[in-house]
Amino acid sequence: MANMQIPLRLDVIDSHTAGEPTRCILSGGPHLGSGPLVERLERLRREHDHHRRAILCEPRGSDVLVGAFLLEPVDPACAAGVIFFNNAGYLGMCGHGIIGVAVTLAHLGRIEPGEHRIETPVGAVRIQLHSGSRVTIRNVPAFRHRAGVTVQVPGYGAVTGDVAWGGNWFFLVRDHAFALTLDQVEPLTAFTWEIRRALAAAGVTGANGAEIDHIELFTAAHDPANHSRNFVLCPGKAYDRSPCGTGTSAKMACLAADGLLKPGQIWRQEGILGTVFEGSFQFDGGEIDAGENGNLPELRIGERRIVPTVTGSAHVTAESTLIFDPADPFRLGVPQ
Ligand code: PYC
Repeated sequence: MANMQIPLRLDVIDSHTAGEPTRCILSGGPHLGSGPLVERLERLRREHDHHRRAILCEPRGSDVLVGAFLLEPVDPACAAGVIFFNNAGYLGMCGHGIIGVAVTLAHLGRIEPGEHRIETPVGAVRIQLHSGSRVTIRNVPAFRHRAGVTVQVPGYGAVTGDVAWGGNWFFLVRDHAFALTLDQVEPLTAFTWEIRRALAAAGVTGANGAEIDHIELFTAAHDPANHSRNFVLCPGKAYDRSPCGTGTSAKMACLAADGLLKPGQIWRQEGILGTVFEGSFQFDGGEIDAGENGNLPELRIGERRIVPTVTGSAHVTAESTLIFDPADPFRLGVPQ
């Protein structure tokens, strides 16, 4: 049974990665034990979900913010453990978020430029902190689960896309009539939200019935230096301001499955703000194992995992203390 206690104050550091914000909770979060991060995530979800809402929802946060609880890693060789969450729930992995966490750890003096590992509930992510604000992550393995799935989307007709895992589950759509520009955010949100609902109604899922909660649209890049532009709808109905690290990984898994991107070849993914993540991949030679601290979806026969790397930049925007006044009627966030 959840008890609704929350500390009076929590220290946080905010950053943005290619325009998409991350809020790192440094300490003072609920006690989740020291077991695997998947178990700690379940305890957070079951017993302390009010922390997520209080920290991230209005009036202290917003729909677009992704939260990151910094935790002791199970493997002491890792720089930190992290559980990502948003206005709607919890994320297995978050590409822009890991880049934000890396830059935050550097800002705190906890890591120096070089190689590090960060534990997430779906496995350990290797990071390379370059000098300045730039970070390369070696994401958890990605793969395409289903190709060319067509769903009937009420009000829009038939929509065809691929189902892929990049640390979260994505439905990736190339054929549509929308321009991916900021003045189209409302119709883009309405369209992608309807796709998500249609997938759920048609029983189209990721592996083991996992809900597909990220919808990703593609068009040609606006900048000829890039390979593609995307719009990503996140689970809580906010759109990703960045090109989405897990979405870029899922895209590269589809390109690899179609033979359109070779190992080591660079993929420059432009997001809706025009910011870019630079990706590439290697095929997983079987060395990847999330181990006891992670929880990767299982592959079916014929599916091949890639190991994606994604590079982007983040900047710290605030060091602050959240205050939870017991007399505040919205101490635990505005109900959603
Ligand atoms: O960068 O992976 C990502 C991400 C997921 C949701 C928002 N950003």
